[in-house]
Amino acid sequence: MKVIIGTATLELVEGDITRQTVDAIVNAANTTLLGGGGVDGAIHRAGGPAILEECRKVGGRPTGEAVITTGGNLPAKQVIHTVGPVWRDGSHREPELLQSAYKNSLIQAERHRCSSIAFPSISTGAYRFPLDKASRIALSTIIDHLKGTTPITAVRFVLFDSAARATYEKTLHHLSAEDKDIKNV
Ligand code: AR6
Repeated sequence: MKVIIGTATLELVEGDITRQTVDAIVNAANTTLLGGGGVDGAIHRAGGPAILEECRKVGGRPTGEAVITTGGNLPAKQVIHTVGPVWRDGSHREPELLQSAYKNSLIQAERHRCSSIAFPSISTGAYRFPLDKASRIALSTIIDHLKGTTPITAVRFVLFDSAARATYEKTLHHLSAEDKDIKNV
């Protein structure tokens, strides 16, 4: 599924984030930035040691923030490491922190002249954020950002399985039905 917002495209695909040829892919990291499982493990395995070396120099980052490194051996030029919140019960600022993780990733992309960016579904694996709620926050944060002035021309969500893709598609259908600035293509 693909839509247009302003001068940018927003696309949902099923696949592996490490295989994306874009200016930057986003990593669902943890506060140490020293690697882990899921997307994080896959990115460090495929990208090689140069990424971890830069992460070590940066040190850790609090939840909701983002930092950029080389893409190492990945097809993507750079990796934006962000830290999503661990879901507890929804009353520990989880929605706000997830929104910050997306927003700060977009800001990093802009600062480093990335015009194409690919996101995984942050916090919905090991961090157990409910997929439906997470998809609403993820998509509406990106749509709001693309309505402003931005050099970003392409945003791709890379969903790892068909259930995640179906959830994101349903949410995007709902959002586009009530927003004339989202154009279906
Ligand atoms: N490409 C795209 N999506 C993927 C891939 C992949 N290669 N692999 C997994 N997913 P997670 P989190 C999906 O657990 O919840 C790490 O240990 C996965 O199915 O990677 O933010 C970090 O170091 C799920 O829908 O990230 C942190 O400690 C989504 O990506 C912690 O996990 C996110 O799952 C972060 O947890």
